[in-house]
Amino acid sequence: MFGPIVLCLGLLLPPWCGANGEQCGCPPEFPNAEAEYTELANGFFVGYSCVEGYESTISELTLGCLEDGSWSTGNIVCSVPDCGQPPEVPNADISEGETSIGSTRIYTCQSDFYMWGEPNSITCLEDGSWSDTTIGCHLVINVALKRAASQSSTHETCEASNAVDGGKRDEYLYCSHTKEDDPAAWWMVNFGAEAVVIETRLANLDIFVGTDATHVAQCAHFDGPGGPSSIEMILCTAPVSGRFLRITGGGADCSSLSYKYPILTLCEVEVIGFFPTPIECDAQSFQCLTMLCIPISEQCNQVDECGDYSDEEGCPCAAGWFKCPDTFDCITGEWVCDGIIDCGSGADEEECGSSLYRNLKSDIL
Ligand SMILES: [Ca+2]
Ligand SMILES: [Ca+2]
Ligand SMILES: [Ca+2]
Repeated sequence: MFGPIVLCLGLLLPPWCGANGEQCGCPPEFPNAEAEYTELANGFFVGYSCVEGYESTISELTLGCLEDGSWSTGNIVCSVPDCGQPPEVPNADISEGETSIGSTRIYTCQSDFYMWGEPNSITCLEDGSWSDTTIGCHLVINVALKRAASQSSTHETCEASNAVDGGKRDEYLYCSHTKEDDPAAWWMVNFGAEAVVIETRLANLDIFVGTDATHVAQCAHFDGPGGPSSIEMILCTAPVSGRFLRITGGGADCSSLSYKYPILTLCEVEVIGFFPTPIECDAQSFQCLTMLCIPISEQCNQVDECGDYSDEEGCPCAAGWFKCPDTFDCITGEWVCDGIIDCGSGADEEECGSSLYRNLKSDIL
């Protein structure tokens, strides 16, 4: 009788894989892997590796023919190389697509975030890894808010910090103001760390020229919020990275006026940009949305130390008090619908006839 004839398809048959059924018979086959047989003094071995164009997480698999006539066990999975899911970038979305070699995926930043670094896309390389990118998506904020400001000279109490206090009142006492005898007026803010500036918004900027503080004439004016036109926005030609921003009075054309030196008056300067390197606050500090660090004790104290109210957002008012939705101030419930505006926006006097507010009032009183 003949023994069973075993055909090992696709493999070059070694003498011990076949007709006589000796030893272990044919070794297992794995898709897209090629086998190489070796006969050593201590037995038969077969090594597997992936055919060209395929890859495995293990470089090679070796099985041996055991004394009981079976092959030792093992597995090799050969597949087309793939980069896997592309790396996530915080606050970025990534385009849909393949993960195979040559695939390209594109990052876009979510709204309110600005892309910094390059390139904005990654490609799956031959070695199964994604190409590098340095991009990050950064929250766009007013990097000047409540930062240290200085100016070439100060008229009365019109300090440089008035221009970065978050208030946009245009009476000059609430603005920064240089002296009338200052031959080269400038104002400067220190962001405290390297920032990227995209745009500068000047609210109620006046450039005056005069012989003294009371005898001045306006030579340039930019309206801010509440003025007849929208806030003046000065876009950088391209985003600029730096730690200081300086505004000088010398650039205005005051030639039609007979006064000697320009006076620089800035009611509010908003510097729109971001900090490319995150600013870490210490454990005793609270971090404002503008990245400013303030003492934890100043969080929820009903004073806007951050300048954007981010230290007062989400803080509860005491029972019987009403939270103004714009300034996050707490006002006593008795002031709701009493005919006097107590919240900046007048929210405590809005819709007083509606059941919503009647209920609100009865809820908090
Ligand atoms: Ca101000
Ligand atoms: Ca506070
Ligand atoms: Ca009221």
